[in-house]
Amino acid sequence: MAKMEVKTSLLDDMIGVGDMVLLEPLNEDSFINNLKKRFDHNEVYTYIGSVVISINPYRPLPIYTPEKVEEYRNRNFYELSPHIFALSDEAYRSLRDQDKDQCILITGESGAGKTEASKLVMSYVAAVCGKGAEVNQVKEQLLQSNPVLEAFGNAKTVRNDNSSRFGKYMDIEFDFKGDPLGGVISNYLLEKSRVVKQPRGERNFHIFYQILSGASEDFLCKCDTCAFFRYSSLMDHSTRVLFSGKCSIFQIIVNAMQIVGFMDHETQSVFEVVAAVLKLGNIEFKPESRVNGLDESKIKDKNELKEICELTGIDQSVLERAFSFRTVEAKQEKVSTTLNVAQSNIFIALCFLKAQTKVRKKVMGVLDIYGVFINLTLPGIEWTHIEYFNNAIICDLIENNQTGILAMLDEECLRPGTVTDDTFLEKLNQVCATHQHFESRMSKCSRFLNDTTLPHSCFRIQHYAGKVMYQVEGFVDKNNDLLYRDLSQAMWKASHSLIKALFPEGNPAKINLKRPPTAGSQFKASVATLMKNLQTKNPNYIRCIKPNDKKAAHIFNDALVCHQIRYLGLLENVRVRRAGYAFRQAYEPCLERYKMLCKQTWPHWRGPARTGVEVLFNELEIPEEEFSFGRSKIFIRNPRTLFKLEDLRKQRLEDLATLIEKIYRGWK
Ligand code: AD9
Ligand code: MG
Repeated sequence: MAKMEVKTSLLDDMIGVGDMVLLEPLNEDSFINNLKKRFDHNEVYTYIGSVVISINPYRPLPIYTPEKVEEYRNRNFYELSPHIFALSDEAYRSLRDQDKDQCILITGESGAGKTEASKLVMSYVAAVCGKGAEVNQVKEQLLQSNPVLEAFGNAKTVRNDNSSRFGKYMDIEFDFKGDPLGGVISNYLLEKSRVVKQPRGERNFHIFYQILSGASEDFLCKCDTCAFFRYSSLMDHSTRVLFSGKCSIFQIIVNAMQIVGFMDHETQSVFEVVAAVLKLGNIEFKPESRVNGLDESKIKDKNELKEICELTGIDQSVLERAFSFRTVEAKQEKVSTTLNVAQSNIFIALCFLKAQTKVRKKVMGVLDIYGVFINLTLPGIEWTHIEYFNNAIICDLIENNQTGILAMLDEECLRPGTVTDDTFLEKLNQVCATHQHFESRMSKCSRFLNDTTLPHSCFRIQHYAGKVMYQVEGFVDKNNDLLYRDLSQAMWKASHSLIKALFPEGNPAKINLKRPPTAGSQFKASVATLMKNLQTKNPNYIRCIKPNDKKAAHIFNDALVCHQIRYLGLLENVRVRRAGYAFRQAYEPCLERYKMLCKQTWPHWRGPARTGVEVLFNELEIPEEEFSFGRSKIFIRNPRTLFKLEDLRKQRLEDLATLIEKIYRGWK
């Protein structure tokens, strides 16, 4: 026995401990050191209890082979060394055998490995669930949705060569045996503006390059693609795209689309739309004075327009008129809007797999979300973060229905009169000036008047992860998310059936004079639906960490990792697990356990459990800052409070035992 212990600790010394709960001593340095040791030994996964920390190795590791799948299959979670497969197996078995719907929540910053993790979970589950021709087809469809979505929704950014520019949530549905039936993918906040404009050093969505380097000569000739496209020409803002015959990635996308269920002519249509978008990007406008003194924008080179119209079957005069109709503002932006909408609609069209059946389904949800989304939405659901940080303040700043930033942006967008990004910022400055997490130089009572790092056209929010500066340019336009009716009508008149289908609102018979919801309110609504969905499922967490910002293997940057473990709250996570106590508990069991401590709740409480717990905590005079009431659970911040409750309970039980003994003796 003694020998075993020595051996284990020697191994731990070398490669670190697999579960942070066992780490001694526990502090930030030891936590980071442990991760680093493991990373250096190719151990990229580490547990905090049942939570998986994953560090991006930035190189292929031989740990995802079919043999590994077999190794982890049907094994207990802690039996083998930490692995994303162990979590996937646990989630799948619990879904199949205990009929508990699951969700896998993957968080981390851009480039930390969220999307790769989501694909690993999917491929593990695909490998272990069911067999047979029909099941295999469903599996293939589920897996092949990834390359398709990535082609249209991912792009190279400075932080990640394959950055998802949308948030993805996929529900994989299973029958009672645990065989997959199909899936439903929802996407959030596709970064539509990237079609038109990319930050320096970044690229457009992959598909634009893939089509140019991979589509057949025939297709390219038919689309009359010229050698230069503004939207896709800049590889890294320095190199022109090389047109290099067959591109295997393009073939992979074509095959994936076929597997997912696109007919050949539909795939062809999608690519024609992509080509049309590319060509639209080349249209240039010039202002032309009119007699009434107003400027009208005119298309510089009508040849481009003609080609687009041939490709899409839109009447040239209709399209031209639509482009120029709203004279004064009709410059580049309007074209952009058209493209944005087309792009996002194509994307949405891809997001359904296999028709749904009406049988009772078991569901595993996989959530891969990015950036701001995490900041904004985590507090909406009862999970670990809420216990340690008061993110409610930031949520309130952004989401409050009256005074939140989104509400004010909506209000500004709907207000009659001249509305600009500047008027929006002014309004923000008036309302938020005193908010402790809001920083701006413009408002009169601003504490940041002399902060030269904060430009006048920006505001800053202090999020968990640090301060983020927001440049307001484009806020109003993006929130409006409007497509002028002339344009949607022109598109609807196209003889190209996909384009026509993408713009149903352009049908004159279906004119809807009601203003479409703003991007902000659509987002809020879809997040609310997502949260409701997640709350019905058993959560499994994967926390992704980026070891360096060079996209490089073998480099572990302590400071960068430290920053991430802080805002992911990982150290607190370990402490909570160590305390070995349920820090959050549903109201019913909580009341059941402690109701004996309060006259009003003992022996029976007739009202709702939540109210019972309120009464109980009030009676026990537990300080308000020590707990918070979630939707279905009570959250307790400090283990001391729980220990106190437990001590009181123990005392009470002992008192009761003494009392019973006395009564018993009395009887005798
Ligand atoms: V973003 O928020 O979409 O910009 P992600 O999704 O967090 O980001 P992603 O999964 O795309 O990051 O990972 C970035 C890159 O890291 C991948 O393209 C891979 O090259 C690399 N990566 C990530 N995880 C692994 C892994 N488990 N093994 C090997 C990996 N390489
Ligand atoms: Mg991603």
